[in-house]
Amino acid sequence: MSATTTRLPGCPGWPEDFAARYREAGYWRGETFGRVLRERAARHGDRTALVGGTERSTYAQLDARVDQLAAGLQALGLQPRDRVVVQLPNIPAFYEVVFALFRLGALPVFALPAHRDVEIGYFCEFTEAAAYVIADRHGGFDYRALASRVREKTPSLRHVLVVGDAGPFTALSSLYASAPARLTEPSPEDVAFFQLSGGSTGVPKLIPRTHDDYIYSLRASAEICRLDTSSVYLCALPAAHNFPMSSPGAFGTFYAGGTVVLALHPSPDVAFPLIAKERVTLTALVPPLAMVWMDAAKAGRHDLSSLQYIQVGGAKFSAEAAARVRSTLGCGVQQVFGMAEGLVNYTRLDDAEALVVNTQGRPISPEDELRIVDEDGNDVAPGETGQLLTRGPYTIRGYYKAEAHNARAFTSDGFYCTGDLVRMTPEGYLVVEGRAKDQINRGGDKVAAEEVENHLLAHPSVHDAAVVSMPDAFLGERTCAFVIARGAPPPATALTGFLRERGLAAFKIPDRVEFVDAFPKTGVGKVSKKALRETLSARPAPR
Ligand code: AMP
Ligand code: DBH
Repeated sequence: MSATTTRLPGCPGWPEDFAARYREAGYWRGETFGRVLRERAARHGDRTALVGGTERSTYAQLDARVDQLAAGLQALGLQPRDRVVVQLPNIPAFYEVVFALFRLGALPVFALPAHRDVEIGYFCEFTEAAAYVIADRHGGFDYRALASRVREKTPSLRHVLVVGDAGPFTALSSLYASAPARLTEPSPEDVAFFQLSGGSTGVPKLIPRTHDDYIYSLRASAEICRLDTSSVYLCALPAAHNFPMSSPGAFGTFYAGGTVVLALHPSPDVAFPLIAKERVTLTALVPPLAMVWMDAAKAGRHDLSSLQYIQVGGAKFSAEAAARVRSTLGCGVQQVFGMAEGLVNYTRLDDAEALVVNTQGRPISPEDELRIVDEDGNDVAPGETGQLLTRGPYTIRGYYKAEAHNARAFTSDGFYCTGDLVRMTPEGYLVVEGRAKDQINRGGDKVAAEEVENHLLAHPSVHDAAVVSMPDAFLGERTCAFVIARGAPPPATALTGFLRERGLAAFKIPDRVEFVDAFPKTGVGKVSKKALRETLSARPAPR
């Protein structure tokens, strides 16, 4: 078995000695997603796998639907390794589509429902996607119109598959074929799909994850989170996001034979009745949502007593908020510090309160190698803060087709430079102290400053732009664009409208725009984002 010979071009893999070690240690077990589902259907056929809207399916039913869809997709001409951009809300079809693609060996690219022309156009073009899967409408947005625009610009895109009213495209429901497909199984060491990075560069980066590495991370996560067949996981965050997908998320729940319940929206008015009705035991939230849930629970209108604990991650959860979870929601809390590139840290369910409240947890695996380094790349003294570097059995060795960027984002010996500033407690737990990357974490939604700056620079009235974070009581951070205008400054809304018009996802549109004559500079003459952030506290926010 060679991990390198069969790899998709443009996807750096693990060196053979590391791969051998991960297999020997029993981390990479040669499982594939398609077979995992088959095996669960054999073992837990009558158990409920998936609940979404009015649909409920058992493992046997889900497995059969996935087979039918795989056959239909194959009949359509989809081939192993074809890239397929999947942009679906939290509906059962999401898992049917991705497991069908897994069985075919075609590779989902996990877009978020919030993505628009800029992001979807890029994913389709960059991956030379053969197909794009959408829902007709969701959250007041017509994805078919987006698909029409993207298809015009992307010659590789042969199929647009639609859940619901397909309009000019192909209805997904028409593809559940009765004749079985003749499938050649993908190899466990093959790339299974692409996750997205929040990134810090001009364009989003694609993260190739293999069956072996991803299944290890979610199997180990399911163990840490004590999932079993009685677990009921509520997927309230977007299903495509790495956290609710694999930490342990929906995939970890399927692995354990539990039930995944889908919430179309994460707000308490949607989620709380589902928790009461389905007796949900566990869910994953970003910090702003956890705050909203804690407030809403005070009304006491819904029975949340089935909840054993909630997981909070994606952005830093304050100790004060973490300490209030039990008194408000009546359940425990687990902090999760993870990344789609790999490494995930959890506080453990039997940890002392002080660790659970004050830290972001410790790694999944004994083979997760962590270094905390200063600006020169030297290890800091124990307990000191520095940038976190990591390498391990489920952390990628490089982004897809990004050689130049990989040379900066990974050390020569394969450590991923997370851009997170952390310190390690004497117990070996991480505390996230800040960020060294040029990114804004808007309540868990990551915004790469450079990407937004590039779009601003395309406006004729913009001479230069610098996007920075500003503190926010609800989201933790919001974005502020400092702009040097060419001539008279346009109204701020002209710029934000321009970005929206270009089709940038709404969470990347600057929350505030400030015009300045010049940018403060650092000693070496770079724009000082630190100084820009500091000027914000002196400027009253415009209303
Ligand atoms: P991504 O690489 O886009 O998947 O985003 C992962 C990043 O989210 C991490 O590198 C951190 O910057 C941030 N993050 C995730 N979880 C936490 C957490 N619990 N506390 C602080 N930051 C977090
Ligand atoms: O923010 C993240 O990307 C994240 C957070 C928690 C993640 O990818 C994960 C857990 O797996």
